[in-house]
Amino acid sequence: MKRVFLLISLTLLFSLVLLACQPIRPTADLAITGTPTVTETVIPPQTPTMTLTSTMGVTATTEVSPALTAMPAETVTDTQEITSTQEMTGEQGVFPEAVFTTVEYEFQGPASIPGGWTRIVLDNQGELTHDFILAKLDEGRTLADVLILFQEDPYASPPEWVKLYGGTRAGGGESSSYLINLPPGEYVYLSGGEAEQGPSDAQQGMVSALTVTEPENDDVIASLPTADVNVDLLDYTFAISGTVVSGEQLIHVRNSGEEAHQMLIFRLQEGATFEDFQTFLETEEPEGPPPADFYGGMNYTSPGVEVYFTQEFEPGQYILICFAPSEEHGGAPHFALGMLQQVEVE
Ligand SMILES: [Cu+2]
Repeated sequence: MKRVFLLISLTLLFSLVLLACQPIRPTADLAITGTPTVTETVIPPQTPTMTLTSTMGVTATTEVSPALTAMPAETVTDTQEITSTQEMTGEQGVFPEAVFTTVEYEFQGPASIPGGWTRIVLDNQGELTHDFILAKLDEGRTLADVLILFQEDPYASPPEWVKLYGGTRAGGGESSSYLINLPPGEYVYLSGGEAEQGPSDAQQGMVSALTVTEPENDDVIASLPTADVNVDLLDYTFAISGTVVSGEQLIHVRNSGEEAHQMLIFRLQEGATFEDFQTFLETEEPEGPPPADFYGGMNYTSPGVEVYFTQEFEPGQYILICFAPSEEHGGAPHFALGMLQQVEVE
């Protein structure tokens, strides 16, 4: 079961095999359970899609979504019927929304969005759990470079010409979101999936290009939300200010370190202890299921990147963890270097 954690790590590590001609993987959902439940989702009207076929034969479908434009408050009330536990709430101000819809195995989303603070929504209309991992490419790089990279090395770490802009994850039929400030440029987004269960999502086509243009509205920064909890991701610790309480919490995460970090949240199962979780992580081939369930959190961010997301908490014991490997430390995972922390919610 340790591989469960490894695969999360791999997912977030950008570790995709983009060899296009892989067989369809067997139907299998994430071995991780316990993602927050979500109720009804309002889907933006469908618009015509266009299909981009990369040099590698990986097909990316793009769609221009009307939800992209900043909307007056009255209109936004409707779209915010999305009641994901990870969605932005009204009190955080109104931000342009970019909606990325998934089914097995493709993304549908805008080809281009304006930059600036944007609420990214992952609307999973499929049956399996999918990720949304966002990476900005240095100037001159394109999706084709990413595809070539992973053809050469399916498990390559993010190259230096990639900057990671967070990400989210949603189970089948669920949606989740986060708020992030996107500078103009060329991006790719993808879903990793669980390598142990066959080809990754990305291998099967879940990788797409996104162009971010100049921001259209500079005013939104004035209405940035006040977070309930602020977390600085440092090398190698979570510096938390504020107290996580039960109910919906707005969490602000900023990578103030020098390496890429993530802050994934697991919830300890009833009766399990933090030590049980540590033992599980340290055991080569642990027997039985992990003593904690994946709960949410934030995907990889590069240094300087900050995000907001909401997370619904019930009283219980939670764990913050970062699976990023540290090249400075022989590839040791950050959790082994200190990025493993228990958080009690009363
Ligand atoms: Cu880390």
